Amino acid sequence: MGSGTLVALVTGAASWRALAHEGHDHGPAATPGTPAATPGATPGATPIAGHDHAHGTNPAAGTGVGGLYLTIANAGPEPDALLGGVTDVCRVVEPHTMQVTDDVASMTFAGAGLPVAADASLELTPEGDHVMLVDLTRDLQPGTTYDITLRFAVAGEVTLTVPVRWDDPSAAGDAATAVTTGALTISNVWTRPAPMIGG
Ligand SMILES: [Cu+2]
Repeated sequence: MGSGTLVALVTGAASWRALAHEGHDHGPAATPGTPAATPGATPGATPIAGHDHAHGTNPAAGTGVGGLYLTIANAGPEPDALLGGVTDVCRVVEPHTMQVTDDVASMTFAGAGLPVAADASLELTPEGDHVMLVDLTRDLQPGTTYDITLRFAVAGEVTLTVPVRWDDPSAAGDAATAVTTGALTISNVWTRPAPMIGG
């Protein structure tokens, strides 16, 4: 988990977006109308070297991003890993790890996936490791839901319906029923709203 400073920065939605503007590192800003990202790029082919933009939106890139948060409990004897997924709300679904260096949060594409050890749990949160929705195809509006199919190394694929909301469902006492697939139990699934810009 990050430092107190990071939590303070990312807990509120407004400052969450401010963090993106302070923290992103996409090089020279693109001219409006000439997005840096390639629309319609093959999912999985997005360049990720040096990819360390923060949460939120980056108007300069002409794209929007969002975070997917959930808890994965692995009751099996085998380690598993969250590899990625597919959804129609964005073009690319990426597992990300979060690091904090000198109070600056940055994140890294987890090429080998996010590991879930045997008989252990993995919590994905706005302050920590998470799944990133890259290149939104539509706005993520609070009060709505969307479907996403996540892919695990051992458990395979599972489709979840994700509520878009400002706050953590478990903290608010209204987390949806957990979904079980193989040895995995997936709970407390949610996404914080993020506007699509350009794209
Ligand atoms: Cu991320």
